[in-house]
Amino acid sequence: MTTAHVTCPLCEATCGLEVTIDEKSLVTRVQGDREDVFSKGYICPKGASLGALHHDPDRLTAPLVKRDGKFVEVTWDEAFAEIDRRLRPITDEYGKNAVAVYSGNPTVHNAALVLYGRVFFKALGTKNFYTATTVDQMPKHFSSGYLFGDPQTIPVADLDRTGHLLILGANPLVSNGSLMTAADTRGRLRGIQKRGGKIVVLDPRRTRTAQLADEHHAIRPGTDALFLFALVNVLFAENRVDPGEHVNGVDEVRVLAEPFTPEAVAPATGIDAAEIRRIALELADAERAAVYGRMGTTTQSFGTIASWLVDVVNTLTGNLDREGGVMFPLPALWRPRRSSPFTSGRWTSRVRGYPEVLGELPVATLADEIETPGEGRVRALVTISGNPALSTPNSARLTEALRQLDFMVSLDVYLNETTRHADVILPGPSPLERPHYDVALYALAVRNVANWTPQPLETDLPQEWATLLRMAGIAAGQGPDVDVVAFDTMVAGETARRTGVDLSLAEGRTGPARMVDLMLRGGPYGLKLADLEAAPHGIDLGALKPRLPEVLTTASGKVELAPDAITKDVPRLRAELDKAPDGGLLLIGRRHLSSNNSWMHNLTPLVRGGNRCTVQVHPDDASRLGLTDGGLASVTSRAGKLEVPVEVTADVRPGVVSMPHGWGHDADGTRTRVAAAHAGVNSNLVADETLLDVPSGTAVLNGIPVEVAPV
Ligand SMILES: Nc1nc2c(c(=O)[nH]1)N[C@H]1C(S)=C(S)[C@@H](COP(=O)(O)OP(=O)(O)OC[C@H]3O[C@@H](n4cnc5c(=O)[nH]c(N)nc54)[C@H](O)[C@@H]3O)O[C@H]1N2
Ligand SMILES: Nc1nc2c(c(=O)[nH]1)N[C@H]1C(S)=C(S)[C@@H](COP(=O)(O)OP(=O)(O)OC[C@H]3O[C@@H](n4cnc5c(=O)[nH]c(N)nc54)[C@H](O)[C@@H]3O)O[C@H]1N2
Ligand code: SF4
Ligand SMILES: [Mo]
Repeated sequence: MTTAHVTCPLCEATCGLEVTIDEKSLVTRVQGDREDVFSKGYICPKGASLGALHHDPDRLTAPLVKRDGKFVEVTWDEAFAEIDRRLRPITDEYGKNAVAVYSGNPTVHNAALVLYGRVFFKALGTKNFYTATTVDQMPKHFSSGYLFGDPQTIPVADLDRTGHLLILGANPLVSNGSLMTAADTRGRLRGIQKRGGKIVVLDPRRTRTAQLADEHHAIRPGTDALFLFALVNVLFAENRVDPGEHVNGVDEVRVLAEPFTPEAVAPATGIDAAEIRRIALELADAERAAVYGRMGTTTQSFGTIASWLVDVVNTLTGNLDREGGVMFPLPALWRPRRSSPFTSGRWTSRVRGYPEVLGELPVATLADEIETPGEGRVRALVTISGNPALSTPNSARLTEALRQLDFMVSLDVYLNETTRHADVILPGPSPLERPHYDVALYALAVRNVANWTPQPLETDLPQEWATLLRMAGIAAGQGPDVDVVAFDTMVAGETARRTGVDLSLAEGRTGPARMVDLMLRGGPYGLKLADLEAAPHGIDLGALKPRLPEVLTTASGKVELAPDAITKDVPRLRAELDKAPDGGLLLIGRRHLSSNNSWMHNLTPLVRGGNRCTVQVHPDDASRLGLTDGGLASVTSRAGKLEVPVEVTADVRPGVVSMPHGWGHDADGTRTRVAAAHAGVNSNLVADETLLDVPSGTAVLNGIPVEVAPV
């Protein structure tokens, strides 16, 4: 028996887990690591299923190539030769933009994909670059980019010291926190209450987080920006504004907020004006308060304005960069400092003219780019740990578009709804067959921590960084057999140069281990990988510390509270005040502790219990529409139609229905047997690919107009 200490790479909480492995390399137990400096023993059902994932017989262990419509196992050399043979003619004839990339959520949780993905993308040089960010948090990058100068400079609620937390559109008790890395959010939220503090939740659904909170307000979907503007309006009206010395644009914000009085926004938001006023004043009165918004505020029509206003309220109440307010983490890895402030819209998408953000185009328009003839048409696609056939809006249309591609490659661990369309699938190792460092998420952690996971188990599969380097070689026109070792040393040399660290200090290491060693050495704590190797439970680098103004990279060196790129969208919001709610139903999402987006439904421990893929309907709506609990309903939108069992519950507010995403595992040609037996229905069949948050190009996944009827 051996015990491995690993950082769980499944969600943003980065829990430390203790994995017991027997002499036959069987994972016999996974439990929370009580000595982990950050998570202190916390574990959820997904983390506990790491063994099941590792041993899943459906997990791919050899590359697959499609021959005459059927996948056959091939050697790695054959797979790369096939990619070279078929990708090259496409770029030769149609140019670099003819190859699109879609990179999905697990990329962020995988050091190899984070650190080496960029090498491949650079070699490809395509403007058709798509990620799950435009079905997720792009509005927050967008607003942070303009407020603070860098889209990765995102303030995080100082959960362990705050006395008042206002949560909008997040359910951390189930999601375990997002853009807020905080293992055991339940314990940390309870901590606020134990300190005598208060938690207020705005959510159209009475979620577990709402149940724990001291106050829950069932806001109408898509109206958070109105609500937040009313808070701003009250703060100015009551002279409760105290933004500190590092802020520009306060007066512009005051003027912009004028029309959004509590009385003006009450009908649309469904929250009483008096309540809005009280919530604003309690925030202002609290000694240490934080406003936190997540999916419900980003994947909606006014995602950018709502994301911006979250930080406007934090700033105006003096809580930006204050202990117990929202703060900027200082992660252990070296991070490049932007030399010029963030801007978006450097190019636009070919078909619909959507502006680029962070070098990305909205994934909601990927089908347009594949379907629409003409110069610049997308003819090939590379997916990297993504399942857009389930996770992006109007997925039936995207699925049709995938069939039209000349060539498709997927780096993935399953043959699923998306990868079945690929011509070549390149599998990666399981989380227990690779080393790990959470390159991305420690930059969003509520404490500064660092933790290295040595690779627990050997594997015959190539590490994904090596796969990406071979893909980069092909993309760069160097053929399928690039010298991976030499290429890796070149990449590490470039990192050494940028971090100002001598490459030879990381001698004897390769891949992410060498990169992480270099970036630790170049980082603010002067750590090295050996320090982390000697600390299997991680190193606690302390509570967050104030970082203004040093963290800012705006041209002025100040927080730009009223940037044009954001405020020019305010008239669109202003127009909402004149519209009366039309009485139609709005569809919102829902997460479950045992799901992880679309891809962990093949693990028996995570699909036990009843069918979770239901449409939740309020009793009043159910009786009005003739829907019965357990009966079947059709859900129809502009984009499509689906049928799903009904769950009647007062947990959703009247006028709102809720369905989880990531289901619909009944497609032909997949190899996920457990998931197929618990198929559920894909909610993104009705998500409308034409509804976007305008500035950021993020899809509206919450607040989709639908009709629901009995079947
Ligand atoms: N309606 C609706 N739609 C949503 C959402 C919603 O709330 N409502 N949420 C959105 C959000 S927040 C997100 S992040 C997206 C997620 O969207 P995606 O990232 O497109 O989807 P996932 O379900 O995360 O799929 C992950 C894929 O990665 C593969 N994978 C897992 N581990 C590895 C690995 O180690 N290596 C490789 N190469 N592949 C791996 C899995 O097999 C799977 O194919 O969905 C979005 N879609
Ligand atoms: N168990 C589990 N954990 C996960 C995931 C998972 O699939 N399952 N996915 C991971 C990923 S990729 C992400 S991005 C995070 C997401 O983390 P969260 O954002 O915390 O998760 P959600 O459950 O999407 O929470 C969004 C909440 O917004 C509410 N909502 C919907 N519309 C509105 C609105 O207009 N206004 C307001 N105020 N609220 C609204 C919904 O009812 C929901 O409760 O979770 C991560 N963790
Ligand atoms: S909360 Fe997230 S990081 Fe922690 S065990 Fe669960 S999936 Fe893993
Ligand atoms: Mo996400």
